[in-house]
Amino acid sequence: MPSLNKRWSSFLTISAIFVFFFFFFILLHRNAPAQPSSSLPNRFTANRCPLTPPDPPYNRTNTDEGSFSWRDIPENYPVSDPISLSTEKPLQLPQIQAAFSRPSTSDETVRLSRQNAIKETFQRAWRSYEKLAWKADELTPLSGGKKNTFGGWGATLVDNLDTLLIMDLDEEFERAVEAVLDVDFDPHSSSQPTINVFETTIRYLGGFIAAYDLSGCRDQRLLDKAVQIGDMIYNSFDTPMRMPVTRWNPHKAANGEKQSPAAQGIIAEIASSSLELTRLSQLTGDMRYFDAVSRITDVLDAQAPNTRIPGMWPVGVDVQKPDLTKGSTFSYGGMADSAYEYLGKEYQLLSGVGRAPQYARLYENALSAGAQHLLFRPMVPDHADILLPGIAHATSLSVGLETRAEHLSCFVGGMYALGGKLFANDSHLTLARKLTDGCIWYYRNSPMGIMPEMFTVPRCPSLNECIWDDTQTSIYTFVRDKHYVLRPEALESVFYMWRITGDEKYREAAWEMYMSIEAATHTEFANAAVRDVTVPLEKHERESGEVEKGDPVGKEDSMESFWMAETLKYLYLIFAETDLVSLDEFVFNTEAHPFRVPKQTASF
Ligand code: DMJ
Repeated sequence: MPSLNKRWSSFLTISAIFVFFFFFFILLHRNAPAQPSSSLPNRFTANRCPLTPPDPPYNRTNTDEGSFSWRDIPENYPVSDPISLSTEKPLQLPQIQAAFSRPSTSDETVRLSRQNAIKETFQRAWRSYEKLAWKADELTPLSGGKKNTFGGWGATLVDNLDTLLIMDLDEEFERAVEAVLDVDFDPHSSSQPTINVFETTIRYLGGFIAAYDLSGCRDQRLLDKAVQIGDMIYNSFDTPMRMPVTRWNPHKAANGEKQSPAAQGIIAEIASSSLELTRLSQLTGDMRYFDAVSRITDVLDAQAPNTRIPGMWPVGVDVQKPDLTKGSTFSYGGMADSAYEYLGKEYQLLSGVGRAPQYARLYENALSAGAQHLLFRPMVPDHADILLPGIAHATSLSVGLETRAEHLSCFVGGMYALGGKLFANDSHLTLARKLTDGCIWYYRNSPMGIMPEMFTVPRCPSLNECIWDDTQTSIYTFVRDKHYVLRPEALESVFYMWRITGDEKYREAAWEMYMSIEAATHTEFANAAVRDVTVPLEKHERESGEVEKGDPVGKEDSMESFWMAETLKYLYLIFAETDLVSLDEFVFNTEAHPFRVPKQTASF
C-alpha cells in the first residue's frame, strides 16, 4: 500500500505542476500584448519606395520614339512656382488596425476556404476577360463580348493590376503588364471624344500607382505608365484659375486649344484627385501634380464656411469661377462621396506633415456637419440601432433631410472608422459601427440578400428611441432604383470595420453578402449587374450560392471594372491574413487601389 500511496502522491505532484504551468501559460498568453498586425512581414512589406520625394525628379524611361508625351504639349497657363510637398520627417500616426491575435486552426480552415472561393470567382472572371475582352475596358458577362466605356485603354486591365498581385497571380500580372505597355494614352487612341477625368484618375492612374507601390517601387514600367497618364491628367488643369476640366477633350488639348472648367460641375469630380496626384509627386519628386491638387484644396478650404451647410460643399458647383457656395443639395452619395472620403485619407498619405493639418481641419468640419445633417436612424421592425446617410436640402434658413439611401453612400462607415482612428475620435468610431451595420442590415433584410441601388425608408423620430410602425408594409417606403451593379461600398466599410475592430461578426457578414451576390450575379463567363434585387431568391439558392436555371433576377450585360478591382479585392482582403495590405501601411484610393504611406520605418 505505501508504494501505491507514493505513486499516487507523485502522480498528484506531477499533475499539479502540469496544471500550474498550463494556467501560467494561458495567463501569460492572454496578458501579453497581441502582435500589432502591421508588424508581421509579408510580400508587400519590403520595399524601396522613397521616404522623401526624389531630387532631382524622376524622368520617364520609356520615351522611345513614337511614344506620346503629354509633357511636351505647350501649356496655355503654366505655373511658375509650384506648391511643393513638405520634406519634414513623417509623423508617427496612431495605429489603425486592431491588434489581432493568432486564430485557431479550425477558424483558419474556414477562412482559407472562403478566401479561396472568392479568388476562384475572380479568376473565372479574369480568364474570361483575358480570353474574350483582352485590352478592352470591360467584358460583357452575358454575351461574352467586350465594350469600351473609359477611353478604350483597358480599364479592367489597369484597374486590376494590383488585385492580381494581391491574389498572388503573378503570371497573369506579367501578361497584363506586357499588354498595358502597348497603351500609349495618346489623344488619338481614346475611344471617346471626351473623357471623364475623375474616372481616368481613380481607375488608370490609381491602378498604375498601386501596382508600382505593391511592386515595392521596383517595377519602373508601372511608374512610367503612371507618369504618362499623370501628365495627361495634369493637362486638364491648364485653365486660367488652374481648376480642372472634368469632361475633357484630349484632341483639343493636344492641339493646344483652350478649354474651360464646367460652370455646372460636380463636387466629387473636382475634389477627388488629391491621393493620386500627391502620391505621384511623392514617387517622382515632380511637384506639378501636388500643386494642381493643392490649388483645389485651397478653394475648398476658402469656401467651406460660406456654403448652406458650412463645412460641406453642395453636390453641384461652378468650377469655372470657381464658386462652391450656391448649391442646395448635400450628400455623401453619388457625385459627392469621394470629396469627403479623401480628406482623412490625404492627411494619412501626407503622414501628418506639411499641408496635412489643412486636411485634418477640413475632415473635422465636413464630417461633423455631415453627422449632424445627413445621418438618420431608419425605422426597422427589429428596432436595430443603425444609421444611414440621407440627402440634405438646404435653404439659407433651414436644412431638411430626405431619407433616401444609396448603395454608393455605404462607404461612409469605413470613412468615419478610418477618421476615428487617425484623429482619435471615438464618436466617429461609434457612427462608423452604426453606419456599417446599417448597410449590412439592408443587405440581410432585402429579399435577395443584396441592398438595392437607391431607396427611401421610414425614419425614427429620434436617434434614441424607435418603435416599428405596424402600419408599414415594407422596410422600404419606395425603391427608386432596384439594381445591384456589382458595387463595393458596403463591403468596403465591412473591410474597414473588420481590420479596425477585429470583430469576427464582420467576416461573417461579408461571407453572407458574398454568397448572396455570387448567387444572384453568376453568369456563364463571370458576374453581371442585376436589374431587380427586390425579387426574393429561395433560401437554398442564397445559401448554396446557386440560382436555379432561368434568370429570375434579370441580369444586364455589364460588369464594371470595379467588380474585380474593388468588390472582390475587399472581399479577398477580409479573408486574407490581417497584415496583407495593412491599413497602417497603405491608404486606399476610392477605386480600392492601395498607395503606400511614407514612413520612417520602411524597410529596403
Ligand atoms: C467606383 O468607381 C468608385 O468607388 C467611386 O468612388 C464610386 N463608384 C464606383 C463604385 O461603385
